[in-house]
Amino acid sequence: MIKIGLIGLGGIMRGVHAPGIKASGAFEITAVCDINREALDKFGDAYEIPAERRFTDYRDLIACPDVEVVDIATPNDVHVPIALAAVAAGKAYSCEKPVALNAPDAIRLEEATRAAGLPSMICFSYRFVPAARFARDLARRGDLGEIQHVAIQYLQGWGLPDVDCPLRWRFIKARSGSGALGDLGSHAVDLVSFITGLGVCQVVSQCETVVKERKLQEDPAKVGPVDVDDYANFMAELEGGATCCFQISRLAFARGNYQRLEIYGTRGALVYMLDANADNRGTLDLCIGNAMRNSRSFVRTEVPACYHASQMSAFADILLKRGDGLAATIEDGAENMKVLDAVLASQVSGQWVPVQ
Ligand code: SOE
Repeated sequence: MIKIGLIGLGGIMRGVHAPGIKASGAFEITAVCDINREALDKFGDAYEIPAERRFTDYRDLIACPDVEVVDIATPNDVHVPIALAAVAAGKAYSCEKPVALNAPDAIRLEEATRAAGLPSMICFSYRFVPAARFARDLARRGDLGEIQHVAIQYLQGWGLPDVDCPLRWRFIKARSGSGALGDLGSHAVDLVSFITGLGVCQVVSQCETVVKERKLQEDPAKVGPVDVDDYANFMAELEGGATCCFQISRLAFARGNYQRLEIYGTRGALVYMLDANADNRGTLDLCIGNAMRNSRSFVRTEVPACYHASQMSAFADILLKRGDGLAATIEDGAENMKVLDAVLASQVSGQWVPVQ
């Protein structure tokens, strides 16, 4: 069993990472870290972590001899410092997205990881949705022909003004890097390239902060400013000249965790959908070939069981050098940040901005 230390015991770690790590059967959770002592002990009790391996400082967890690799699910601003400390200690890491506050920081981590010869995984978790993997195979083996147009929506509704959502780190640029763009747009950008195989060449964007202030967590009678986007709409030119439209928002009424991706090629089209209000396996509607085109029909298609996968099992496979190459690494994380930086630059300039 691989001895893993968990850093950042918030909702994603408690609800997604830790259960996935446990279910993989490949890891022993030997240490945990959170700056909040109450959260640390609650999680430590639930996972039976001895007191001497519960840390409030990530450096102590990384130094712990009972930790071989780390899993990072903290706020965005500490992803890179923690991962760099792991690399310096010769320990591989998996890290939540977006990997950094900006592309230069992500590139710094990419270079350090490569120089140390260490494996990594960035948690673009929707690469593990069966329907997304099936769509990837169809697109990449040419069933859709040459891709012309792509459109993706990633919508949630928890940012609406009437939802009681205090000024947490996700609304503060110095802690998050951006708002819906980094939180949801990073997934959308990665998913488009993962499925189509096409990188983003240039973008033009409109990102706005609609709810400009929110109640302070420490004193709900007071409010503080929000300095990140609530939504990010952007167009992209993809490699080979295909176009892609992104609609990313936290203000989408009634949307829990809703993704819709449409791909139109010269020989076929597909619609991938994921709606957490339905199920997390996703669905795929296909229209491939002239007969279906003439009938204008998209057919809901069963996703073969071979496409079922687990993010944390994939991390174990990477560590055991048997990975299928479908999980995102720090290279993908750095490329992702370059796109997000270009989107933010375009918001300022109002111009098309190359991704570089
Ligand atoms: C935001 O609400 C969020 O938790 C993202 O941070 C996750 O990456 C996404 O998978 C679900 O929604």
